[in-house]
Amino acid sequence: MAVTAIAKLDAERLRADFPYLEELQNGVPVAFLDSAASSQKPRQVLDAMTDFYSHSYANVHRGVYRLAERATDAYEGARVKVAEFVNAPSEREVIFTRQATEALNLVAYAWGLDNLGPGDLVVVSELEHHSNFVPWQYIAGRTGAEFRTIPIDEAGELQLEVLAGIAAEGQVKVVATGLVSNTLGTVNPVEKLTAWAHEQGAIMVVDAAQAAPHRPIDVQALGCDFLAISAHKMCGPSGVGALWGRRELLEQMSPFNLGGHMIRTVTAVETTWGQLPYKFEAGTGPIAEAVGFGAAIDYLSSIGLDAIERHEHELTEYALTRLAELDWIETYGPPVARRAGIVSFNVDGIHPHDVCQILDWEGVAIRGGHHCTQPLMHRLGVIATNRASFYLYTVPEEIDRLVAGLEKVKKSLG
Ligand code: C6P
Repeated sequence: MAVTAIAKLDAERLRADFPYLEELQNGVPVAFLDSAASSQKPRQVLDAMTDFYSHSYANVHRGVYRLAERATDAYEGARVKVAEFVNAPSEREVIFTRQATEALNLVAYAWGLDNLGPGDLVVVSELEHHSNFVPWQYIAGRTGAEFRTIPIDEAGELQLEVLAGIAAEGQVKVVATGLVSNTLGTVNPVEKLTAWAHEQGAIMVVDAAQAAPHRPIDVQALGCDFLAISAHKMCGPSGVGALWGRRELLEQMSPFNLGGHMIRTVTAVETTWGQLPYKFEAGTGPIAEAVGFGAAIDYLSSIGLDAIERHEHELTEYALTRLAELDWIETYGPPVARRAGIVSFNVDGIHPHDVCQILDWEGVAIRGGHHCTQPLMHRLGVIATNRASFYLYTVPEEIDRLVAGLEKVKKSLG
């Protein structure tokens, strides 16, 4: 069998695409290690949006004049790019949303309210971001279904041996997990969970907000039923994300938001819904943002998701090695082989907000807090962690600056 070598990514060269990375703070560029919260934006995306706003902007799907047709083509072209990016069978299964959070709420409301009831189980994981936890907890409560979590082990990996016990408690109807944990970087075994969900007759909902920027996504290979992503973590603009859903399910579902654009006919007696994907896209969509999303996908694809994943893997390995040299630091999460470019840690006796504040003075930007994963914080027995996260433009010297900054933290507050 032919072995295809994964091209190595040249982060130093790519950094030149990102205007922010050229800016100086106290004479040096900021070591931006918070890409899991949101990524920086390359010129290619910024230029595509400026060009669209300058020359092709109008509302979409409404006007019959040329400008509106150009805008509509650009918007729908972006949908095709998203569909190809996740290997969707059809672009009609791609719904533009405001972000992953809205995509997950769409499924929880539009599928959950009509399909869940007493005796049913909704299963999420203990690792979940609140965006894939709270909507399901809420809709389970509204419908009388039970809500269960898959626990994690000491390394932060899902304990799949509990699944049989969960299945014995009721009819599992929904399994919703992230592909990559935003706090620990754990890569979850989504194919296995999907197989189990389908054996139970449940739908599988995948939160890929933290995976799609960093590794290839293939909804057909995953076998899932819904998958949510956010452009702003993928070098794209904020304000747009996407939900991919299996066509049969989307066809059966009621709309989520109601109003303009999502209808077929409206009378005082009755309203009927438009075809997919418009049934789920009420009101004026994120037009220029979608165009920027498409440009971000072109940008990531030109680099190669395999190369991005490999680059981040090397950085993560390096970061874990460097942090292991500091015996006053506790790191969380699985071995590097099963984690993405995210490292959560705590400094002995020093609150993450203080750590982050001092690191900021040193020109190192990381996130400190609960990372919208309070159930996970509870499981780890901490109120917060520090989190460094990497992307295609991260270089090892930035990790060295993080370590040097942490030594200063320890000296001044330890
Ligand atoms: N995580 C972080 O710093 P939105 O806000 O909808 O684009 O993304 C929500 C979301 C959903 N799932 C996962 C796994 C996520 O990581 C996020 C966003 C950011 O970790 C902001 S809290």
